[in-house]
Amino acid sequence: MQIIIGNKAYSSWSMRGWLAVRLSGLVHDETLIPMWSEEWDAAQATPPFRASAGKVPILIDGDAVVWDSLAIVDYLADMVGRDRFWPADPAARALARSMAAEMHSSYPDLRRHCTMNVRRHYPAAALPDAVQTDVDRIVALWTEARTRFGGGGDYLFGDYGAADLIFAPVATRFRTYAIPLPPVAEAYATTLLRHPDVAAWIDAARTEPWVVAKYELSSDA
Ligand SMILES: N[C@@H](CCC(=O)N[C@@H](CS)C(=O)NCC(=O)O)C(=O)O
Repeated sequence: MQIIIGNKAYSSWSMRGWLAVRLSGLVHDETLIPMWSEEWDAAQATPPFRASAGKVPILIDGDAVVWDSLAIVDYLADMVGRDRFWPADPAARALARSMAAEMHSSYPDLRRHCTMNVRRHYPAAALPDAVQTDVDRIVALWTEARTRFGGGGDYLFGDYGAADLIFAPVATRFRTYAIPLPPVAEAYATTLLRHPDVAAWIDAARTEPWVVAKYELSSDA
């Protein structure tokens, strides 16, 4: 099994795919292709990139090519058992899957205004209303999951699972842009960023040599 990813500093969808493979526990190789490099351009002509319309992450498992981070979660959950990824209780599972799907399809303002950059910490700044609306919605969902279903552990539904890994890049954005959070969300973000797989991704990003100007703000703190 091989997971193809983009830069660990910037590629939020790659982070989700990679975290999903780690959660599966399956043996895998990792291929990082620096985004917008000559290598990236050359990769576009290869079969996996043609399958994914040029996007990462891409999971290759024998003849199977899976792209799109939610499909990768689904594929891996089918392989190792869905309980490794999703809570067992039906109501908890319904919320977890809805939250993951909403993350996948929503929050365009947060994503555009606060691009993922796990190497940076910028000073707090007022957020546009639309971005704050996205933040408030995510905080409300995290709080609901933690309050209703999180009692058995420190993650959204107790144990670390698919919903957590889907929101990991959001937790990094909250830190990168010093976005203030209420206590339950703040504690959860701290826990999530300390998860060994999440921390390993961020550590690896710090040693990457590539800098992509369009993902960097000019002022840094
Ligand atoms: N919906 C896809 C999104 C994949 C995606 O947009 N990946 C970005 C990197 S974070 C990418 O490959 N961008 C390159 C491009 O748009 O050409 C998923 O969930 O995996």
